[in-house]
Amino acid sequence: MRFDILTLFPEIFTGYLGQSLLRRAIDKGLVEVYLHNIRDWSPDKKHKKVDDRPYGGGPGMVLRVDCVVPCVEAVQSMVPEPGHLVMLTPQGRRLTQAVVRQLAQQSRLLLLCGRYEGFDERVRLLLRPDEISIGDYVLNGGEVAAMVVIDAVIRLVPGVVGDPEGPQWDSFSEKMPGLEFAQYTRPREYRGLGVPEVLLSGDHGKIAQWRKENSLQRTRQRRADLLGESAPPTPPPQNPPLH
Ligand code: 6GU
Repeated sequence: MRFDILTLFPEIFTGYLGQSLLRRAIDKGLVEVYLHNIRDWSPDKKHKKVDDRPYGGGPGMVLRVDCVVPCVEAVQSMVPEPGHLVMLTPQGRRLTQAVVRQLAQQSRLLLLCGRYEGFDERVRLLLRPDEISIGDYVLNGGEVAAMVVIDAVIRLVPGVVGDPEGPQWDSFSEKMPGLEFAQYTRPREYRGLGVPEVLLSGDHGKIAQWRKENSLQRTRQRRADLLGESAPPTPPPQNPPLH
């Protein structure tokens, strides 16, 4: 799968690209990531300006259509397949695991990151991007959101996650519509806290049953909305009871 990231701040991505699961996926040849600086397509050859003040007045700056559109078109035509264009914007449809699964079907994704007060509206009208938001809060730009999209999508690319059964069992997946069950590893006791006896029993039937119940109970308590039940108000953060 190929990702093309269109941004004014390509350096933001270098730490993430050089690390972790993504690094290994790139090394294995399963994923390719290319960075493109929107500034390189500025029609203003002298100062490389990419933004301007909004018509009608108001605060902030708007990304220029005559910079963004040529950039997207140039990147699209770098290979025969233009790819699926995603615009990262708080006005987009919310990213969910279902959306992640859709995006993972594509063989090429272009991720267009905005900054400042946003894009000139004509970018949307001309390019008809798939507009995606990662949640109801405001980021300074789409770069972090683009990393979120890549991180979620590559887990579904065959071979990227070690165990091919793995992602199917993630929360929000087909086999795990709710939240995941509690996990434990060694030591068997820590500061007086033990491990549920059943997990040490070796009885795989009982373990599966316990996990199913634990998963359901946690989902009810924390995210009843995922079960189609009315969601309780989000409680204020506190150190939760231990079990
Ligand atoms: Cl994709 N961009 C920005 N700037 N803010 C956001 C977002 C995206 N998703 C949620 N908030």
